[in-house]
Amino acid sequence: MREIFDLTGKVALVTGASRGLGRTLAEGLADFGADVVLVARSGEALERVAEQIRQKGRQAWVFPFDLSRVDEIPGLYERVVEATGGVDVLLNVAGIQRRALAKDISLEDWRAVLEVNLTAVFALSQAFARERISSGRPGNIVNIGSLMCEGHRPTTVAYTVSKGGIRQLTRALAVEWAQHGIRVNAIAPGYFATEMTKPLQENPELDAWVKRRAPLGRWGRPEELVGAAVFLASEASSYVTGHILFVDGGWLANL
Ligand code: GCO
Repeated sequence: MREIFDLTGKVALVTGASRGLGRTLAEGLADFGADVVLVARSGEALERVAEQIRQKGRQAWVFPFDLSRVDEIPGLYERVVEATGGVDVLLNVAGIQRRALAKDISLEDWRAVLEVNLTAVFALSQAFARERISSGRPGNIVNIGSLMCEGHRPTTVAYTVSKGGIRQLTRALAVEWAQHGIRVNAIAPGYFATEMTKPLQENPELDAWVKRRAPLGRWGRPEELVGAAVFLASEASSYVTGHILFVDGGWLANL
């Protein structure tokens, strides 16, 4: 039964793979046998992650790319398929945060967040699905949502809307692509200790708020998302699609 979690022989593409959750999930999938395509802006940082993965005995490919260049995503994906022979699992992890009250945020910041957090996810998922459908092979997409799939913290309106979009995009693509053998799910992290949340971790009031609202009483650790990612990326979740899997320390269960 253990083999249902085995990713040996699978190629996974992970965006945002140079640091934070993306790096942790890329290395985590490699621990379960996957070969990994690493996408992020910094080629230098990606090479360091690739080296870690190769030391595990897995293959790693580095594709420096700025996901805000959405129109160039089909070309990126063609190069990835040429290099790898095809991708079995797509992990859409890359995301940016621009904090400001809704009355203050600039349209430039609003567009930047939605471009990377939502439109790029759609464009990459579409490129992935087109290749899977044309090659007649199954596929698995795992998006990264957030508690903001369900609610809002003031000063995060663009991020909240982008993650609400990820929730519905996950469901929409799951419904349309099931017939092609493509499952689409999302992991929705609660508050995790990453660079993105560093300003909150260092704010005593917000740090106390997180520890009070999460029944487990602490911030999540990035490695605590690996199990959920391997579950959704592997045959262990073969009858799961369109699902938003919250990994939030009990946050949403707490009134
Ligand atoms: C914030 C944070 C959140 C977290 C996470 C919570 O400013 O409140 O950035 O948005 O990143 O998404 O699930």
